[in-house]
Amino acid sequence: MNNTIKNILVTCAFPYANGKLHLGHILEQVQADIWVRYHRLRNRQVTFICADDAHGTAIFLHAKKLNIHPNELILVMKKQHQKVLSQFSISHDYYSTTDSKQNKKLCCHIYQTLKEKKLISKKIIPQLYDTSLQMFLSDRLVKGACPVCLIRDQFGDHCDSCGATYNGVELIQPQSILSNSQPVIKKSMHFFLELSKFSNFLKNWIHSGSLQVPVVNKVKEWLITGLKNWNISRDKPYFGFKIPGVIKKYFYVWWDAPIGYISCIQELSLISSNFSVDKFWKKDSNILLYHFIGKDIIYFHSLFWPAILEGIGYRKPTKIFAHGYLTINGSKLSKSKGMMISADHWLKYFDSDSLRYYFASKLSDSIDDIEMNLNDYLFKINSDIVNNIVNLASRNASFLKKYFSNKLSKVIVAPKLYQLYYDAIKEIEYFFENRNFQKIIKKIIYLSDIANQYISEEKPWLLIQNFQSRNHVHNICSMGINFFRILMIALKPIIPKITKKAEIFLNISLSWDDIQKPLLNHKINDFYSLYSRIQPEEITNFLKTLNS
Ligand code: NOT
Ligand code: ZN
Repeated sequence: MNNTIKNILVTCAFPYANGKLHLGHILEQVQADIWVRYHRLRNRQVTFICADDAHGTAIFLHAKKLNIHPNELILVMKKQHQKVLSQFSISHDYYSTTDSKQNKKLCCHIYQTLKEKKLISKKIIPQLYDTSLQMFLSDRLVKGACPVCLIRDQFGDHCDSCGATYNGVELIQPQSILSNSQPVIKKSMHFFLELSKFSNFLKNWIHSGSLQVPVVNKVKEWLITGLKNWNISRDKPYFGFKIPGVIKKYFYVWWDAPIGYISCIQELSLISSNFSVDKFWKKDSNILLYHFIGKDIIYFHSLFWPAILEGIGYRKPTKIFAHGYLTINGSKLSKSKGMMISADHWLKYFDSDSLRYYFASKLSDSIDDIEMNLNDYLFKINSDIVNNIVNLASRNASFLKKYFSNKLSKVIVAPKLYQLYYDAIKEIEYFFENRNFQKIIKKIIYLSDIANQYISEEKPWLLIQNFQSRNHVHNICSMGINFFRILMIALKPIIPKITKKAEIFLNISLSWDDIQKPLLNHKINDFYSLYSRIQPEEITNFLKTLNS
């Protein structure tokens, strides 16, 4: 990233307010948070926002099941989500909910603007209708096979498997999830964003460099099959904002979700003068805008969202970063499809930094799925964090404490090795920028191996027996601590809790700008346990809870 550009807006996809966050949500939040923390460490001004996605049939259905009003569910969920996200050290600057007053106003305003520009039209269309319950069946109220990829058990608006969006009437063998009956077709009036009018704009925009290559290819396929106008309305019963000027019609949840990105800034502008919608969203905004999303919602972000922004004359995303699904033993984690590990369940058994580290070791800029294997997790954490990185600190700290009153020496005795570290940091910077966290972890392990090898070859435990070599032992162990410090700086965005402990041990604040200045003649604190080994029984116990 160009170093003169310092102002960045980062978003994660808004989790639905219909249930607990699972590890798939955490994967995305961690990916974004590592990136955000890195940029903050490089002194860039970052605003990291997210919100609960409060509308749609999923929330409505879940509240019905709990026999509470959806508004109550939204309040409870937001609290729960924010709590667990902070337990995973996700450092949002602002967390909202899409049913906010500001979002309602903005959704209506954008709708009116686009209507005046003749970019929204109305049309009577066939819709699925449950005759036994006398109601329209939109989105999650109906299931059937996807008309595009034929995978069964898909909802009425969007296929989780191939990412296509469609009208419920196109589903193959639709079934009402409320009555299990087969719906009939009934006509209803709906509002459409005229996506076809944005065809030329979108054809150019997808090549603007904002999308990853496999995403461009996927979107190109959709453009070739032709852009259908997008239905932004839903019939009653629906839980969402009412469309102004008509009765019994609501905005589709995917209308107010992305507009929530703008509303967050508007809400922030009420709290701080650093924010204004114009500054962040007008066409000439010089703030970089990055959306982290799962690959299942590429359609919404690469077609609908830029079209809405273009329609109202706003800036477009700088980049959309899509990631793959999290799978465990090959199956996708998803609440609606069965397999699910909730984030709070994880925290009953393990800590947050180890998962952040494990995810980092798997993440890159690819949209391939990310397979999580708990034995692999145990091995990686014990071998990388405990045996390699923390060990580097503890083995040197013990000599420094016993013989040198915890004071580091005044010289660098292995300048070539220090230079090697410094050069590696330049590569690590590049990997951070490009979200290639996998390569960062590989590099860090390579570096910690080299440092541990250096200590092993110097053998301070033998040298210390000879009084004349004491000075050398001091220098070697101080070198080891300096290497540990650089590793901790590089890991600060990834494992914030462990590096916080390292700051106390090292008696410094870890700062990127200090990497080139070795820590000399500096008093550290007594070493204390920075991380404990994970025991195989802990994995076995955890796995038992998943099967029960
Ligand atoms: N709640 C949606 C989901 O798939 C994501 C909404 C993304 C939010 O879980 N913002 N937008 N656009
Ligand atoms: Zn499909």
